[in-house]
Amino acid sequence: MYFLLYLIAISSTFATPQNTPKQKPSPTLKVLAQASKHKTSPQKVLSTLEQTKKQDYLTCGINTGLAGFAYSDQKGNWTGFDVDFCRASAAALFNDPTRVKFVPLTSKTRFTALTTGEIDLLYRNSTWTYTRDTSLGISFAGVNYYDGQGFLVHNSSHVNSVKELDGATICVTPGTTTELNLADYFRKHSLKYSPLIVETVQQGIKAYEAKRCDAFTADYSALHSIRSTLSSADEHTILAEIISKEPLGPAVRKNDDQWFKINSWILIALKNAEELGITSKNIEGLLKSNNPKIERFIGTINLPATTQLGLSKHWAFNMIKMVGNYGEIYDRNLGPNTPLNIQRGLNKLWTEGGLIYGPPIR
Ligand SMILES: N[C@@H](CCC(=O)N[C@@H](CS)C(=O)NCC(=O)O)C(=O)O
Repeated sequence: MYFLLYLIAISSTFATPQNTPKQKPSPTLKVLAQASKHKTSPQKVLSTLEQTKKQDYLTCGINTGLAGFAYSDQKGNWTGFDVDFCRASAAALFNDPTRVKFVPLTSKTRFTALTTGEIDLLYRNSTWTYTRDTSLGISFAGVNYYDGQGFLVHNSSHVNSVKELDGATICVTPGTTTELNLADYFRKHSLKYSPLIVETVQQGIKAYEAKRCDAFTADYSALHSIRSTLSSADEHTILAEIISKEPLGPAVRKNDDQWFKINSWILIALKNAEELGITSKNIEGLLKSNNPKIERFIGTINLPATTQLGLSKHWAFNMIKMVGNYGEIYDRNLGPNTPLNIQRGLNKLWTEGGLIYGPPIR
């Protein structure tokens, strides 16, 4: 039975970056293996930090393919907004943004991959909800993108608002918040629709392009990504209405407070760096800064909390130097010079009218 589980665990798909060791067994399997070796005293299960330090890399769950968020070229090099947050965690932990193994996951498999130990961290356009946060054995560690659900339609349909989709066939991916929001919205407004369930974005694009569905509903950001990959993007419109709140963020296994806090503060630090004007380009020069907020951030003033958390003194410095701050990550993947060109909107700093606000590092 355990052997069967082990076979299932090692047979899942992996993108394998260079020099990255083989997949590790899940925490449960590790305990079983250790217990059978030393029958009298099963060894202590390693914490996620201990385990990742031991193997010298972390595993990060990402989307199977969503331009701008997680996208792989033919050589298996991943790029994207979520991908860069995984790299930031690797830079903070190992002083090396490449010490991360990316695991592409569908909407249906993402949370189980976390609870079974296949991944250590999930950055996969996942909405933080009450049910997910309290009953799946996972905890959300913050928000890296404030999103909402929208609709993509063919211009030729002359549909200008969601209410005009009464009776339409709508493409939607399963295991998502999108499915329930769609049902709720149409019920609330006494409208009818037929869902066309598409397992992946790629299948959805095919169905939508072949007009097997009248509209594609997904997170607003995902719709920009989808539209950017259509053969004639100009012939499609993302409707202005947003029907839900989709705070997307990282998740970790529950009951590992240290790992939770590490990843929560990594995300906070990326946001605070932008607020403090600390970038990958100027951070070296800021080693001489006499601004205490910057000195605490980059580690020239030591904070005992850093050692307690199990991080090195210069974790935030290394991370910003190697990956950039929140705004740099946003611009590189979603900003005006990218094919997606998504307005920052809610994802602007709070000082500029958005919701990006990090508790102080002090
Ligand atoms: N944020 C929503 C939606 C996430 C989601 O999976 N969206 C679809 C958008 S179409 C997706 O990314 N599918 C990717 C795939 O092809 O696996 C959630 O957490 O449930």
